[in-house]
Amino acid sequence: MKTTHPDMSYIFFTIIIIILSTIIQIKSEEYTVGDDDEWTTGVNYYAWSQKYHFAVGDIIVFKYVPGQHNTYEVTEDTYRSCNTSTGVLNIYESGNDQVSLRDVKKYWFICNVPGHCSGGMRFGIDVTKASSSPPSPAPEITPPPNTGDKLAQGKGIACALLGAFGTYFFIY
Ligand SMILES: [Cu+2]
Repeated sequence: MKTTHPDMSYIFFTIIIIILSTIIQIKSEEYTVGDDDEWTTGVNYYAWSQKYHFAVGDIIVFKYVPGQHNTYEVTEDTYRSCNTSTGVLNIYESGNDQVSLRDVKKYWFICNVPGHCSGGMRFGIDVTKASSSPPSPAPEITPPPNTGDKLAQGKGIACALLGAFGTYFFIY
């Protein structure tokens, strides 16, 4: 028979979405801090930090006019106090600071220009583990029993199509 049981198709559909989101998570992403606002005063970086899911391998980029700001990776205590006499882990000052998120941990960033940290140029991000499974589709969760080799080859395309449809479906 051609049509699958509605429950099965729903399960398959859900699995596809999970696989796709896993693949998306594996791909390392680059984020500009503050998006179009970049790294400056008067921006809500807490809101920015909540917009994305950060995983190991991702890169965040601080863009600003060199000298006007800087990027200090600090401890949580220093993030809270804005006192950089202690708790400074890394300093970037290039104006195009690319920070690789290499560890599963909470990262804290501030600007150390006087007044900027307490004025809001600070945020923390939770960096989670990148999915350890390889990006190839997992064959053991293919539900239709008659799946041929040709179908398996087309699975990537099917994934993409279903994923696109899934995203559409998910939004509405
Ligand atoms: Cu600043």
